[in-house]
Amino acid sequence: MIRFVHPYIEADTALKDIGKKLLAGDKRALARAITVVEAGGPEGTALVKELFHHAGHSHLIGVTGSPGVGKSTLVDALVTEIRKEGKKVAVLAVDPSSPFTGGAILGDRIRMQDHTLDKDVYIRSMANRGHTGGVSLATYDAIRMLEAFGFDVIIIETVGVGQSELAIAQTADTTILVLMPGSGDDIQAIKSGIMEIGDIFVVNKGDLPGANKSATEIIASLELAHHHTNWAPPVLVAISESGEGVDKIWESAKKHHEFLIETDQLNERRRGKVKTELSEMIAGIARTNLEESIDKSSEISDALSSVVARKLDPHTAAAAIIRKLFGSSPSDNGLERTQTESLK
Ligand SMILES: Nc1nc2c(ncn2[C@@H]2O[C@H](COP(=O)(O)OP(=O)(O)O)[C@@H](O)[C@H]2O)c(=O)[nH]1
Ligand SMILES: [Mg+2]
Repeated sequence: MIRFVHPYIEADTALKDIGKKLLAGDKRALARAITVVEAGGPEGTALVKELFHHAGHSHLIGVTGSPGVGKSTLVDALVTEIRKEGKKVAVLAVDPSSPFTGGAILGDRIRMQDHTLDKDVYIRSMANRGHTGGVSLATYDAIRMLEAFGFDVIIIETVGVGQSELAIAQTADTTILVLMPGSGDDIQAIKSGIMEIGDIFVVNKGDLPGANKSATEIIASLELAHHHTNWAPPVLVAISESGEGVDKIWESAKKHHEFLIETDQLNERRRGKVKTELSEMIAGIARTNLEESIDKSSEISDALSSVVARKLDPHTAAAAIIRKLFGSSPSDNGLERTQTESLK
């Protein structure tokens, strides 16, 4: 597994105070903390351990949708709206399209400039390090750093292409799905089933023709869809560029958060999140464990040779290796389950 370790972090003797400084409201410490957890490794783990208990009190809002629909513009307008109430807000832009630079898209930076002078606003972009889900483990930890710092609201912007929409729905408490008129995006969304993940729908670029038609289509499709909760997702038309309609989006986000709390679904959602995160984490540990063991264990090495020599099929070999590494084999369990089911 490749780890990105920034040389200056290793040499940093003040690293041990980062947690304390972050809790005391030091934004530079926050920036460093995110870099540390993004890099992974023992320093990041230690930081998460230290600050974990301070996290969990922020309203996490996911903003997702296809490139160019106006997510960043909307996020910017939302920040303005949230700041009117004096709430502290952070923006985390997760950008899977630039996996190595970790830098913000320049346009986003320029647009966000108004807020950078505001001490209660923090904007950060993160690269998505190749996880197919679009939200890597580092993102969860970065969010924890922001939560520990004490932001009331944390907005996570992701480019929604397939799987990442699902992942962000699990990361956020409230998911805003952004669409624009005339792109065929709405139809695409309806077809692909991503409608289910939206708690709030925004048809952005309401100044362009067809916005109301798009909204009507979305409403119609939502009426047909099955919902797990009693929340009826609002469909809102907005012009993010001018800020028109963005107040309603913020109102809806607050209402949704209240709804989750009142109906005790906030914890249920968070439980789902933890499940996803832990599975990812355990799979990662297992992979590292396996890679290390393959070279060290003679039994595993023998199993490999047997497969090469066609004395053992790969399925049986994998089950044997898992049994060796973890004491039991998932394929054993699978077998048991199939047998039990067929008895019913
Ligand atoms: N006409 C119009 N254009 C908009 C609106 N909001 C954003 N845009 C433009 O759409 C383009 C993409 O916006 P951006 O926020 O970067 O989209 P993102 O890729 O989803 O983050 C930019 O040129 C924006 O100026 C809007 O409400 N109306
Ligand atoms: Mg953007």
